[in-house]
Amino acid sequence: MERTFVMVKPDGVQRGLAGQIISRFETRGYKLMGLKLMQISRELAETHYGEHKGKGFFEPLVSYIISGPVVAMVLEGKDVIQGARDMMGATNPAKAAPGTIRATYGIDVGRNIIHGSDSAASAEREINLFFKPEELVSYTRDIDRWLYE
Ligand code: DAT
Ligand code: MG
Repeated sequence: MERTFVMVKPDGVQRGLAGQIISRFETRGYKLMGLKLMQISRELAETHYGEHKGKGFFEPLVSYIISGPVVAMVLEGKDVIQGARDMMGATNPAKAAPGTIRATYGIDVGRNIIHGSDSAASAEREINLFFKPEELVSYTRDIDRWLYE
């Protein structure tokens, strides 16, 4: 089973969308392993988005991501890294496919509601950046036999 890091960004929290967004992942069948509301520090934001340092949108991106609390989560499931990315849609909500989270809830790229890890390496890095090992809970779910064949 794969794990990924997903985060409802400050716009999603301020707009009261966190529950609906978590619900989409739960409804699909992905399992919550970790979940918390947190205020990201500038240092953590700059580390998290380190790959974008030097780009024109880096400063606005960091300011946006620390502008209010986020809801951070770790999801587990079969192929969850790509599956969660597909549910989020394209980076720019204006270009995201109808029905995706970004297209359903957003308009501008700088207010795109949600983050999700883009690879196995990113997922491991981001889970470790945002969660301590003891904040992740392993448990079995009886419904899993109705979800997976
Ligand atoms: P994603 O969040 O889809 O993985 P990314 O990692 O390329 O996209 O970029 C991280 C965030 O930076 C993205 O969610 C929104 C912002 N961003 C990316 N490209 C941008 C651009 N061309 N203009 C403004 N903001 C951008
Ligand atoms: Mg990315």
